[in-house]
Amino acid sequence: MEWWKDALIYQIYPRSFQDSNGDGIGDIPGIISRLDHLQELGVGAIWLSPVYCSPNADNGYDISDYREINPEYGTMEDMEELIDQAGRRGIRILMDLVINHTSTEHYWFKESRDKTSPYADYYYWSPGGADGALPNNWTGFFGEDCWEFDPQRCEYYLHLFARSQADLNYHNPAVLEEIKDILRFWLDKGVAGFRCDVINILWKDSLESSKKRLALTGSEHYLSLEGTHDILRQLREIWDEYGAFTVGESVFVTPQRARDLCGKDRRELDLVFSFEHMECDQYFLKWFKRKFRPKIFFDCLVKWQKELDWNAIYLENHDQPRSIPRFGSEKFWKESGKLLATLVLTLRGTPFLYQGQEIGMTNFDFTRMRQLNDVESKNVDKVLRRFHVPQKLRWKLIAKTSRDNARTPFQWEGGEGAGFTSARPWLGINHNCAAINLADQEGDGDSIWSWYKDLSALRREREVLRRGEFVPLEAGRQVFAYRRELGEERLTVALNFSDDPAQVSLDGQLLRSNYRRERFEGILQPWEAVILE
Ligand code: TEU
Ligand code: CA
Repeated sequence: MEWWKDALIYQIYPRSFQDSNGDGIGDIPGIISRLDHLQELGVGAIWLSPVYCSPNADNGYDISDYREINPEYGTMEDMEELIDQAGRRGIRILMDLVINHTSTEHYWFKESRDKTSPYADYYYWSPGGADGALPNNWTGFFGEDCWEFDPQRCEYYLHLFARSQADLNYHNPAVLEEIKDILRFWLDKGVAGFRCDVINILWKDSLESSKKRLALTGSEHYLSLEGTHDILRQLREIWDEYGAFTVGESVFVTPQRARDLCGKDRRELDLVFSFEHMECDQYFLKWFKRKFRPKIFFDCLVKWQKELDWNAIYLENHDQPRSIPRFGSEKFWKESGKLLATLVLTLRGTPFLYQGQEIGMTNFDFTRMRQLNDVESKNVDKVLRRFHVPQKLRWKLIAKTSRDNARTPFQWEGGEGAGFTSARPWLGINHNCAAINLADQEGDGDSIWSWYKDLSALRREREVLRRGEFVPLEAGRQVFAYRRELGEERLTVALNFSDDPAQVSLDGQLLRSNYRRERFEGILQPWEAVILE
């Protein structure tokens, strides 16, 4: 029952995890060869970023066939083998379900170009204004227009993301039936559930222009609308048949909106990924960075801990820069890496780790636009160029925010290829792999990797860390402290988010410190994390 409340979930970005056949691209046999690593970490489930057929405009988030595996990643037999091999280790597989849009290479879309086809209404088509104007004034997530003209149909189609990601039209009931079949297909293969991509924007209530002219113009016509809840309740019927688990990526949600999606009584999703804590170092959109202030971050975490009974706890994924340079300190790389590990593994909720986080991987060290792959970065660069933003400034902005920061290949070993590949990798490997790699950390009991394993084990041993209540104690400018309580059991966590020491008045026996000290007397060293009993 609710296995996901006790599990640690690990996200794999297949392209960058492990190459097995020397083509520079991570693949499914590569994942299978690394299952022991996940087992050692105590992983209960893998969230697999998309492995379906895709022309890779957005690395798999543009699906051209939901029932086939991208040949770059292997075959359906490999996928079945992965489900089986993971299962033998007690590891479940969660697929990434991308159903807001498909690739324009999907045959539904190709058919849809023909107005007489049964697929004609699978997407949002519009002739646009008489004078050749776009159908409305909405803006897309990737910094470009969200309408593209199709010369064959002589109409525009809606795409909230990249040009080759066309939004599906759920006003047509046939679309939902297709999705239901796809769910059954994968659940029959033995997957345990889904991570649902941008799940709170499925339903567009109308294609009217927006009166708001802020960023994401038009979002009032698709953000968290009743139509989406309706779709989710229908999908839930299938999930319930299989006992499947679902976590939805929900953009721009408030706690209330999040409860509407994953409240127990709602029978929609089990969990949601919210973004507020990831937005506390920016103004509204990620392109407008501001200095990270720990206090804002703590207050946000406390708010979500209180507002939701159960949160998806994460600091990294394939869309976000790495957490150490962002919330921690590169100067105190090891200490802050362990401190962030402590945070993720001791808050109340289901912890999600992103590949490489367990060895403290940092952002890319690219110096030129040419080295990037991320479609979002490329689009934004184009837009900025249009506004005559100088190259240096464009690069500065993009380097800080690019999703490729988290997408460089996993650093298994030092040396060329980093144990990831014997070929030229699809995306550059960070040169710091000589200093940050799993092989070195495996032999080091004081490494970030050892700390993750240790805390993951502690979390499995101590029910209070999994099911206990969350009680905030301190959320200051430097220190975040809280207690977990279950019956008579009490554990206190104190984290110093600062290069300076900090004093706290907490009592209890020292259970863990990332400074490997014997006793704790109230002074936290820079980036020290302690757990007291
Ligand atoms: O992300 C949705 C989403 O909101 C992101 O586009 C976010 O705005 C951006 O990445 C912040 O940098 C999901 C997937 O996680 C992402 O990888 C896909 O590109 C996107 O949906 C489209 O499928
Ligand atoms: Ca490969």
